[in-house]
Amino acid sequence: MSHARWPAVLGSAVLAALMLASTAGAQPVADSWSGARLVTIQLSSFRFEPADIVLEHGQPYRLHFVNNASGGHDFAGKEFFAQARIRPEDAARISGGRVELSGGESVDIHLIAPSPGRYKIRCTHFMHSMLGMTGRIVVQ
Ligand SMILES: [Cu+2]
Repeated sequence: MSHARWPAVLGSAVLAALMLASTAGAQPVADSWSGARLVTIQLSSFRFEPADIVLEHGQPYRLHFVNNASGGHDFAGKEFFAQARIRPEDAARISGGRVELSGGESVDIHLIAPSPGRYKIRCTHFMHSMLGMTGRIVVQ
């Protein structure tokens, strides 16, 4: 029997095991972020796009925040961030339930969506929410 065959056999076995594992449980393991769904959220003066963000409970997401403005904005969702499971490496970018972005900056936050519900979001910079920087996250 040729030795060259073994790696291919082993490779198939590993692939089969991975496929089984991926369908076995609905809850992803804490560091399986490669399958996180990308959601891009753009900040500008003075709105969030989209302003209504729909997520699925228990799903891992990569929230990609982009500040298109020249001035600073933030994405404040205190209750949302408190209840979501944040990837530890990204936790430092959230302070007081807010992600602060200077002009032109982009930030990625990986998290697992919390319990179903509606979570308010807004920009806490002076007058910005009054000017339209509000929105909501709906977790289904
Ligand atoms: Cu703002």
